[in-house]
Amino acid sequence: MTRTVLITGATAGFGAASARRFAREGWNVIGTGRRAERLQGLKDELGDAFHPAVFDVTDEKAMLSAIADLPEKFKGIDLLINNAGLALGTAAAPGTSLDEWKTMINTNVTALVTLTHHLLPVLIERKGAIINLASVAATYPYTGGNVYGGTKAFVRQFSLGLRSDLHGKGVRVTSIEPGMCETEFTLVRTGGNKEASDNLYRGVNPLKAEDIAETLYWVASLPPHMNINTLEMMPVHQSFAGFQVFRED
Ligand code: NDP
Ligand code: 8X3
Repeated sequence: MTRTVLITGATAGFGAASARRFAREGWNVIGTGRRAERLQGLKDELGDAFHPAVFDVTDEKAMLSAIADLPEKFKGIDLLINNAGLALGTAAAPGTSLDEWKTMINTNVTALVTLTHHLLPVLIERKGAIINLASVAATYPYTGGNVYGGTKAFVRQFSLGLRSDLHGKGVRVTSIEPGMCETEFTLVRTGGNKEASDNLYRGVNPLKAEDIAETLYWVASLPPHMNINTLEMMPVHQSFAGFQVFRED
């Protein structure tokens, strides 16, 4: 039986790669994002298996109308991939913008719980699954991670809480926690600074969007009695560093 996945943030990075991965396996794919032309490009590429749903995830009215407007064959959502998200800024807290902090919270947290809440009835009815994109930043703090890390810690803990709340309902919930992966993420984080983005990945063999798509597809295609609770991954070129110590002399 054909299954249906809704992937937020399908215009770039993990979301676009996942739209392709799931469509290739015969799933119906609803891809969301603000950039209509990118979604149209996926529609041209993937054909009738793909439904573009253009909306800003922070706009609940637009989100609800996109859900209401889903064509019949896309209404039975089996899998929600909460992927849309962003980091803004790399400065330590005193040098940050409060507006950017609020945008990260509105996008990574408020929009994610809003869409999840609206889709819970169909996901429960269909004994479906939810995969949330957290990050290694949920667990490991770093300078400049401040609110971004906080939002991802929320996503991780919310995922675990949902598992508990959905006990006995047959709905699976997973928190995926990648480290450095080359997408448009750093371009967005640095306000479009291509040089900064290129410098971050220079000489590194980072994760690729396709690696994450493969992981998401693997999680989704496990037998229904198996739930991956959390899954953390990094490129081999990234690992951990020690604590910092401030000395007064
Ligand atoms: P990209 O910047 O490449 O893609 C982000 C996607 O999110 C885009 O499709 C964008 O669509 C969408 N998005 C952002 N804001 C909104 C909004 N307000 N409304 C609708 N869509 C929105 O990033 P990645 O693919 O790398 O990141 C995907 C997720 O994975 C994010 O949650 C990120 O935090 C997380 N992550 C990324 C890592 C990395 O190193 N790349 C590592 C760990 C986690 P559009 O702009 O068209 O609206
Ligand atoms: C993105 C990974 O290490 O830049 O979530 O926070 S990191």
